[in-house]
Amino acid sequence: MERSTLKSGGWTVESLRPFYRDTWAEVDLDAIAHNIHAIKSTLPEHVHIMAVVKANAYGHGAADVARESLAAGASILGVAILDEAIALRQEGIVAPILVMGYVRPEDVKIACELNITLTVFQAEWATLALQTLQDSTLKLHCHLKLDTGMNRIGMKTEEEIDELLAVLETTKKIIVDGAYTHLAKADEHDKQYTFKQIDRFNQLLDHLRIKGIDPFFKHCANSAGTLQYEQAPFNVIRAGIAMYGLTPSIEMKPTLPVKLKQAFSLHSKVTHVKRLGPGEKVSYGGTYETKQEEWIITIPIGYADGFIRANQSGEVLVNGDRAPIVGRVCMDQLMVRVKEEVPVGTKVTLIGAQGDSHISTDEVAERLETINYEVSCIISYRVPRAIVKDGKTLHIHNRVFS
Ligand code: PMH
Repeated sequence: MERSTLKSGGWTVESLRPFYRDTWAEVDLDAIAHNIHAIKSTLPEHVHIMAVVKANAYGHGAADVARESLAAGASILGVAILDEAIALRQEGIVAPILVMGYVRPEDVKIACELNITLTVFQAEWATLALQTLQDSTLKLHCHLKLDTGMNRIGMKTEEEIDELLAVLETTKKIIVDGAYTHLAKADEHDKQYTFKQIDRFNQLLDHLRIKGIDPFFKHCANSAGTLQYEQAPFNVIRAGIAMYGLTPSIEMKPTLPVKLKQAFSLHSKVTHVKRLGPGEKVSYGGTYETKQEEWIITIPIGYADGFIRANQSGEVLVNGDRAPIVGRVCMDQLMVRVKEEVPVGTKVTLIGAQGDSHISTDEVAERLETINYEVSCIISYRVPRAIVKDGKTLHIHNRVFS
């Protein structure tokens, strides 16, 4: 697919212009490559790595992470929605892409045209998809989704599978390249549920085989499944969070079999510095009151950047020291108390390292009472992503409007 053809269709994913604000995220592609190599080192040779780059690669930047992961040894890309797959094709990426979520049957043509693999799990859907394709010679490649205990999407029973196979038998237009399931509890210590899911997956694969379908790709493992279960890889694993250098759960952190490197960091620069006397109130609602004379700095990042209000209990790094956020986080700005005067323009790190100090994504997740997955995902489009490799910024993705 010619990039220019797509561009003339009016689709643009990212603009590549410079940014004019001192708040940015850094995405370390060397960390992505390191993590892919680390994951690969745990796997038998024949196992393919699907790099899960949905949700703009968990907020990191889908096209760059996709390219880097492919160069480092991934061979398939996984996304949630068709639009994400199209955006990757628009970026000139030709690797196999699997859309893991639901796609409307009336939209299968564009998937076929762009060689995008879809997930199929309903007989009715297949019937409607075939109607969409009836006047064309296009073929749809798909992976069947089997539900072994997540209860999200997928075929749970042999009967459902048989109904779908009855539709597929009538056509050569839907080609089954794979079958997969998703693990619900692979990141926990208790392994019983996951073993049950893997057993059920094997049963359903046997059923498919008996019915004459033995798809080449078979997969169930997310990062946790890959890192905790020898029997999970089959011949593809789907790596998301571990590729970004984070543990799938806090529970798993002490027993991770490989050393991962966090790829995402978040930075800003001081815009204003002041010395306040005792008893001064800071930010909306005046919820923070100075106890003595204090240095208060202002940082141009706020909840509209995805640095949400719940961060007000947190710390940032200034000159390598931890400093508390004080008062409410505003839409575009927040305030921090520092020990001594610092010049306007001083770098502030909200996630990542400064010298020996480090604020991990896990720390921010704990502060926000959420999981590490969510932290980079919610850093908004308004925060430019600087894509870094070999210590150099390759380019900057910047969108002021979503
Ligand atoms: N496969 C599927 C079908 C997924 O939904 C996900 C992540 C992955 C693989 C990758 O998982 P990992 O990041 O743990 O390696 N999906 C989600 C989700 O729906 N909510 O959080 C993560």
